[in-house]
Amino acid sequence: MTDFFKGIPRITYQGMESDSDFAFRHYNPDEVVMGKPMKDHLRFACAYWHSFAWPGGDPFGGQTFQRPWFDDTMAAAKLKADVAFEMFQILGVPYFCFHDADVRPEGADFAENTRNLQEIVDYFGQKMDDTGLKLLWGTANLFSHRRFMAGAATNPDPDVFAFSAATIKTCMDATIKLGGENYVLWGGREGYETLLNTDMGRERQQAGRMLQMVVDYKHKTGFKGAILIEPKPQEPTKHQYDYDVATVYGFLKDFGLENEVRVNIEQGHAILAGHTFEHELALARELGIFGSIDMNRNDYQSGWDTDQFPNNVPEMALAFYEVLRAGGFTTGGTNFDAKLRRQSLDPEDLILAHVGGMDACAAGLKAAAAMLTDGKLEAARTARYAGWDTDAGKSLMTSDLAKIHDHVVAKGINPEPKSGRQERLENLVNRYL
Ligand code: XUL
Ligand code: CO
Repeated sequence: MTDFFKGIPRITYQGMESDSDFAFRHYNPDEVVMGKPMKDHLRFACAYWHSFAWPGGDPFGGQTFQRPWFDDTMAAAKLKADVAFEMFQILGVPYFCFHDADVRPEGADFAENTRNLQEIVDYFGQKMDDTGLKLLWGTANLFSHRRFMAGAATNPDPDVFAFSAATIKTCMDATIKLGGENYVLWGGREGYETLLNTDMGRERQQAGRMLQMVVDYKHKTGFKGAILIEPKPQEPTKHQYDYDVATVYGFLKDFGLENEVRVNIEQGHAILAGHTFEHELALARELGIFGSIDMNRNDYQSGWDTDQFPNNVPEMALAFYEVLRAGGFTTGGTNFDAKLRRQSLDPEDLILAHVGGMDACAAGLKAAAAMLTDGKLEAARTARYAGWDTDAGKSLMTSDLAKIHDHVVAKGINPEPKSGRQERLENLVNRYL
């Protein structure tokens, strides 16, 4: 045991009457919601990078956090792992997620990176056996080191492409070894700053080929988890190739991967793309590529990716409504891709941030389940499209313009606009919150 979280109790469900900060008011892991325990609906995961690797910097100042493991050595990496697993247990989350660079010291070269990663993977393996913690997903950080400044797969230098491919292999191996349930690719620098120096067509081909190789490796190794792409429209590069769910789907189709790769959708990224989170979730469901979520909250004014812990229950309710309509998670889960504010220095801030985030998700899930079970929203939706279920409506989909023309003339079709009833539906949703 380290003493980092000294004095902080294991968080338990205490209900609304509890007066403690260190308690769940909504997240009751074994409570059954729509036939399934809450913990199996939500499948919470902690993100290693924000909680244990981020130093608290912003564009105007560097590190504010002074963690005892902030040192690029293997001993520090192990201390970080000790503290991380203590946090996972305090919170009672079933999963965690990591990038290679979050967990191992940076080596002088590829071989040292790999050795460092393998050593820490073994250390994780032992801890996972001891605690029952599981890996939701692993990923490679192909965006922080300066070698990736012009992209990883999309780099103009083929050596960077090769270094990236080799790194992905080692990170997929680590994920497989730890029984990870997904492997994620976020194209951190897969985009461009200026067209003046960019061959966009070539870069798209490179990204597509890299993804095909990832899928090939998945099949070669027999990895049963899902390969997930995480869309994001901007930041760090001005133009990202994986802008949003629709863009990613087009890309997957182009490279024949639409049945091989799904999406990890992040709330803040959806906002940056000018969408709501639920739009992205619903579209992924309709396209058959819904995979997992990165849960956070974006600032609606700043225009950049603030990665705050979620606390907006109405937003969570609409998000989990779409997750439930998708049939829930299969390999995916709810990963807190969220970081503290840089003034939140205390170890307990880290715990309370997760407690609040987990509770907001649980409250949202319960509201979403009630909305779905009551069925009023779905009944209104069904009624709105009822005409399409009639024979006349169905036949339109297999007809042609000339036949439809004759039909309109013969029947004297003259559509009467109907209310979309938006305010009524918004009022209805508020009744569940
Ligand atoms: C960046 C982001 C990443 C991915 C994993 O905005 O969300 O942390 O989740 O690389
Ligand atoms: Co993310």
